[in-house]
Amino acid sequence: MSSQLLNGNLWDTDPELYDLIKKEKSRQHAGLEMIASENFTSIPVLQCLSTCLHNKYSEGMPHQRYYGGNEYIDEIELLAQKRSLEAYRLNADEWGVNVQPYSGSPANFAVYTGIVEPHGRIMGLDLPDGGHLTHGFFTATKKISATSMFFESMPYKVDPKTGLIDYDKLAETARLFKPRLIIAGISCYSRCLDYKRFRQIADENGAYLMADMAHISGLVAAGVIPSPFEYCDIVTTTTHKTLRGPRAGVIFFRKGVRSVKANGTKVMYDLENKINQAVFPGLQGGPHNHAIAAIATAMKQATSAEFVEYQKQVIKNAQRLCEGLKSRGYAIATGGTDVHLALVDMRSAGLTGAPAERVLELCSIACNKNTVPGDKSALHPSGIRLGTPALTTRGLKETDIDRVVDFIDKALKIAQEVTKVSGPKLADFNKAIEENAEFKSKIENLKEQVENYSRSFPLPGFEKY
Ligand code: DSN
Repeated sequence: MSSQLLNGNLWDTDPELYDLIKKEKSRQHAGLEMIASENFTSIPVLQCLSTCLHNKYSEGMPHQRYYGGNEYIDEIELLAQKRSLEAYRLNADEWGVNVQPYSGSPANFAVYTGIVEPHGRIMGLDLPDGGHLTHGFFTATKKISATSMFFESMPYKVDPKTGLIDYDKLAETARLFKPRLIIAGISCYSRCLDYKRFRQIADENGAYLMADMAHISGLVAAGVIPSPFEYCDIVTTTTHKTLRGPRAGVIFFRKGVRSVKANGTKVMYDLENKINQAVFPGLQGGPHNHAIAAIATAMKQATSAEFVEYQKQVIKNAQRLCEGLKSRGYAIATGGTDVHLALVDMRSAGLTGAPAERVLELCSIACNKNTVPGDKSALHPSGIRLGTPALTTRGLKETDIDRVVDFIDKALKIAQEVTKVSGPKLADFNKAIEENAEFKSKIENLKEQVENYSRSFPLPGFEKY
């Protein structure tokens, strides 16, 4: 390979790929990004991700590596650990942390591998009710997630009438199922979790309690919603959602005294080795050191006053979004939000999730179709999930969200017109748009307005990267 290929700039050495990256950058700049799990990370995080740290292998833990040359990598990982504990105000005598998981799914799988024996029992919120695949998802005909293939999973549900987690039912099922681990975590649930109640249920059954705070970890770091740390044994997170860091995962685990027996004997936590060894050598190879450095700088940012203001604004924007949509007749699951996301029941507009998502995408508003409480199938969801972390990073405030609501409403009204012609099937919906010049023109017109509006807000890294 010539030195030109090794040392040239990407735009000279691979213009074909560079052109695709530029197109994606323009798309991000021109669109309204409302996927609740996405965000725009900071320039320092992007800078860490493109450093020479990427080159280094460092299996093992700091000062106990299987390769040489890790003196600075050790310091970086120890800094990432220290800052992760600081970001959540944790005492290093009571909590340890592993910053090596590649992302949230491997982090969750590592916890189960470490502390739940093969085919041991776990309980998580069912995916159609707002849980995550890795909380043990399976269907009547298929084990979908590996967490339901290698562990025995029993879901808990929301009350279909209120959309709220049915803690009484969870308690009743847990008494029968006797799980080894209960997971308090969500990927689409707009209310704060009752960690105290989860703890009581876990204690009643001798189970570990793990929070998967991936969606809300920025809000927790900022102290603007209740923290899971007071009640949980283990907390996992991704670092790229509300936290706004790199794509990576982190596992926090308790250390020290777990309980005291009636005779005064202390029972100690033994999570540290089990979890560290499950991450490596159990499931992963070399840690991604560029991502670990980026975690370190993201966790530093998470302790700033600016970050707290940002997270407050994320919630204000989500609440304004709910109010705006409700005032235009859309039903919001649970009636509103405490966090960064809203779940809109599209049946209130005579639609389902798929055409709603599609028309918004055609108008450069990104979101995802999602099940709503009571939906029978995750493949045909009735709602859409909308989030405010990414828009808030770009500087949108409540009055800007009013404008966003207006765009969403206009797009959904176009979807209503189209479904009158096409019926509910997505293929027919797409065909009806393709074949109807009036629909196409309305969509093009709205897309142009959305894109002009979106481009008026900055995007971190837009000028530099
Ligand atoms: N895919 C993420 C979400 O959208 O919630 C979670 O992994």
